[in-house]
Amino acid sequence: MTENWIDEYHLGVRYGLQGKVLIQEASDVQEITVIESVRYGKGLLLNGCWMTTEYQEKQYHECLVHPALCSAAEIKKILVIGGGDGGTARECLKHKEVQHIDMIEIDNRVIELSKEYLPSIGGNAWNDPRLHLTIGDGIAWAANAENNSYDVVLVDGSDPIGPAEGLFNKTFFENCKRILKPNGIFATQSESPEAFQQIHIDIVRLIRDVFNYSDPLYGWVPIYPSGWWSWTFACIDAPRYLNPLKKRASVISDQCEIWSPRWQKGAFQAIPAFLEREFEK
Ligand code: SPD
Repeated sequence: MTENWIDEYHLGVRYGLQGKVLIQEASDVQEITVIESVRYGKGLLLNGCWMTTEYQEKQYHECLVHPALCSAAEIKKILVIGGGDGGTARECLKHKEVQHIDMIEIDNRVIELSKEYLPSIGGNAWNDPRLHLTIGDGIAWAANAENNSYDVVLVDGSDPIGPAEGLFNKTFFENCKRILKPNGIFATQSESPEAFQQIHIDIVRLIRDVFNYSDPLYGWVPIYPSGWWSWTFACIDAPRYLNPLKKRASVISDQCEIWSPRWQKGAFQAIPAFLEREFEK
């Protein structure tokens, strides 16, 4: 096989893997690339930006899902917006209390290619009867869903340029709050505090404007720009995401590579000084 470099270009820096391109196509929504890399297995890029790879997807999916699902009052009904590779749904379905997931993915080709080339990421989620998949617009879904209808709302979108742009504005966050139960948890990926610094700061500020309680959590996804990543959590009645519930955590901990109750508590505290100052302004 001819091995080349597959790179995401961002602000004069390349974030790349050695490997080969398996699929490159334009869907109705975006350009999709599936690769096979030397170091991290197969991977997916959308519009030239890294979304996931087989051997470092847990750093992303566990950090988006378990701080919310281990801490919300109930987790019977979950909304996942985006998440077409299946990793977010897979992590949600580890929780036996989850009865119903609505997953709204805008691009059917992302799902088809993920099932074919990245089957370990979705795992059994695709065959689990609790997963209800809709191909459509998550922004419209959030705008039309009933008040107080979800225990947890998770946004697993791509970067705020192109099709995912509308997942980062105030109207969308207001709808997410409206459709969330008062004791539920909202969470979204919120970009890199280094490579997308101002965008990250703006996202956190906007979510804090809308919800009563909100905090960013910092972790790492090595192939994403700068490797340093964030997810932002929000609540209506109390900052529930700060306190993982022992009963749920004890079931999930052994199945996780990164997430643990200790990691969750520590990661919310590990906020760099310059960001804390920004959020206090
Ligand atoms: N720049 C990367 C943004 C990542 C967003 N979602 C990744 C999809 C993983 N399910």
